[in-house]
Amino acid sequence: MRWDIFCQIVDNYGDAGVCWRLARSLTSLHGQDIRIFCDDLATLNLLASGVDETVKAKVDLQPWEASFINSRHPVQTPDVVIEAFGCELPERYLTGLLIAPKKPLIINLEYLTAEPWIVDFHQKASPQTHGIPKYFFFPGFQANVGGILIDPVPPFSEINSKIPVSLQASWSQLRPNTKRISIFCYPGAPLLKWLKDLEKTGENFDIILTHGLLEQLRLSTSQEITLPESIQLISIPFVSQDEYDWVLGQCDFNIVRGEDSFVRAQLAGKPFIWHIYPQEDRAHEVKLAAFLDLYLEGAPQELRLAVIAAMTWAMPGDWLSLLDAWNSHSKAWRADLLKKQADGGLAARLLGFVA
Ligand code: TRH
Repeated sequence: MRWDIFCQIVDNYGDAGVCWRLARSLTSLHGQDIRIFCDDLATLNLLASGVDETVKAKVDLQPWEASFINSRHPVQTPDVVIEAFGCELPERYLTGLLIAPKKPLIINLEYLTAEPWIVDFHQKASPQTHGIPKYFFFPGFQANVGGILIDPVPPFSEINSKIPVSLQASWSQLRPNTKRISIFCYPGAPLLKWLKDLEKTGENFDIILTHGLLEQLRLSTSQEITLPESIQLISIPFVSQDEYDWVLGQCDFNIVRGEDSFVRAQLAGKPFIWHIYPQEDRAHEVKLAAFLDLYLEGAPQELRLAVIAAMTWAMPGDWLSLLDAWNSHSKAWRADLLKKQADGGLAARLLGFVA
């Protein structure tokens, strides 16, 4: 089938990250024909860079405006149109669909959440005055919702130990017998205090800071950043999505943020802090609590308390002694997640629904 995915980047990289990952799953794993129309092609290209050319050649990345160039005479009407994260279709594109002889199915692909209410809304119709059928699709963790994106597409089908070229210089700075933590978080996290507190554990840490974080850290303090010798900061460049996935698999602990890195941290099978995107109405707290309910179901009380504390930015000296237990829990969570998504996860469920 032909799919048109519409991706409007509100801010950050997550919207593009999810669209790109979905697109390549649909082509590489399911043989679908994909176009992505994106209002920030540069960001999308950045994420997609470095991927196997055969995969990239199969997904047609187009600027937003390219979607309505042929709206008066649509040459190829798609079978499915995805509005990623509820973005509105360009009017001129929609007009093209209205006069086309064959109508597609429109899917409003929502944000991922572990909240139980999505079960009642998943796959429900969203009747439109224009008459083209439209449905809600909710990614999620429960059995009866849209699932999560569980690719990777080869060559990252296994967590692979070959150091990507773009990371070789950074990786050469790593010290032996040193714990590795990657950090990708929003401004507002008490990062400097958190890093300083690591000293209390008496261990050595190499801290992999994603692109721009060192500068963010400097902005958060009026003084020079001074850290104990046991803590080394390593700032890495912005890397491709595959390479970032690789980084997560190479660390003992990860701090991640929006929806895509959050899922990848879980699939890396490592303990992590989810620095969920803060929302004004505090909806993020409800989302985090819903996830923790699922994630910690059946976990011993001591670990539960440690993980909840860590996820709400308690200092690492308070909970890091439970890292081994958390590590085992992360492996078990990953295995369970993969078992529950054995049907192929989000991409396969989307296909099944459309079919
Ligand atoms: O960039 P994000 O903060 O995006 C978020 C989400 O879209 C969230 O849902 C939305 O509410 C918020 O923005 C406004 O975080 P996320 O979702 O983890 O996406 C980051 C993407 O960038 C992910 O696909 C991984 C990728 N990435 C790279 O490709 N290279 C890198 O070097 C890094 C650090 C990330």
